Amino acid sequence: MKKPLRIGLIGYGFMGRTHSNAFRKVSNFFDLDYEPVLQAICARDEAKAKAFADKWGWQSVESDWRKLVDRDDIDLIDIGSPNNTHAEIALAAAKAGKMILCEKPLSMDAAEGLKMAKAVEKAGVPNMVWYNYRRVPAVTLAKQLIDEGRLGKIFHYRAKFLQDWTISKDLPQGGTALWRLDVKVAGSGVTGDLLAHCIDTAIWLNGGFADVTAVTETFIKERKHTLTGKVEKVGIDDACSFLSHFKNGSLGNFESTRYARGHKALYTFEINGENGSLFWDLHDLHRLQVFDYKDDKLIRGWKSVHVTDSEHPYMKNWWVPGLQIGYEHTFVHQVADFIQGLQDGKPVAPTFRDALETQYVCDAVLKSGRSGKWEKVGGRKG
Ligand code: SOE
Repeated sequence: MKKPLRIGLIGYGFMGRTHSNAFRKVSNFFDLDYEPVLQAICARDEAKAKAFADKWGWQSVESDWRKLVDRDDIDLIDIGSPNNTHAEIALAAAKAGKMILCEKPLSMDAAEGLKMAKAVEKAGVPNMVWYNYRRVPAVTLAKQLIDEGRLGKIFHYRAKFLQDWTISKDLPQGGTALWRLDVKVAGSGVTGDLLAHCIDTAIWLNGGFADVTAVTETFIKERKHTLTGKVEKVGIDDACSFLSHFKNGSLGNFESTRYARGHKALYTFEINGENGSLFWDLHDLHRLQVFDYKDDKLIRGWKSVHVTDSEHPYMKNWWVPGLQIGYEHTFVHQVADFIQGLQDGKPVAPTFRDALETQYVCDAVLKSGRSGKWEKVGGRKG
């Protein structure tokens, strides 16, 4: 008999769907001691929450997250609501002794994130942030190759996350689908939304950041606000490019924009080391491009590894070798790892404390965008 893991999810947007799907599927593909139970979905609009519950199989509905947190029949609070709600919910959930999963970015800024990390540590509750791209099998394989020392000393880490969905000046800011454009709700623009992914992966693969220098731009200065109906100043960064020094001496080069016409979600990274290089592209997510300088000189070249074999990370749990998986599966992997962590009594990365490191980098990037100077990155020493 599996043990129930009774989940209360807050938010039914895009992330509410990815998380619900992961909770539903994980037991079909991973042998675990716990079974996620879709106990309650919570959102302010009760009718919409009810419709979402019917569609995804949530057993009950709440319209006030405080009631959800107070319920004795909930073991885990999953925060899938907009960024400005994360801290208050997480602090209350930690106090109530609930396990917590939180959508990325952890918080509006590092000061808020630090409070959240301290709260879960004080309460001793398992916690994790949904930086899902770590669990694309090709990205996890990159981590494995780097940890085995195959690249040798790392010189360069380069990443981009390009989109094009906010180019129209007629697009309003704020409200249900457009809160990512409202700085009061999102905290920042592409830095917290997209570069946060690149930074999380980079810290995981290449270690911490020492300092950064950034340029940020807001191309459309004013937009109508969906909730007030008024034209208001836009406070988010529409685009951000930054350079960095990593603590291991390598150089970082990062770019993100929502104004790269033709690109919908082009997340790519390339890492160059003394013995080899790796390249990965979200639009071709099941492949890892590998260059190994130790290969025979006559046939040395970039290899495109189709990361679908049973030896590859996570793949033995899915279909037969050669058949690929996609975006949604990264969330399933994250739930599987979290549950494995519960069984082993071990924290599963990225914990709130790990995700706080990304907040420190984002804060330094945004500060540098304003100051025009190199800014040191706070957080963990070493
Ligand atoms: C923004 O469009 C967004 O949905 C991000 O919020 C997600 O984190 C990213 O994975 C895809 O793009």
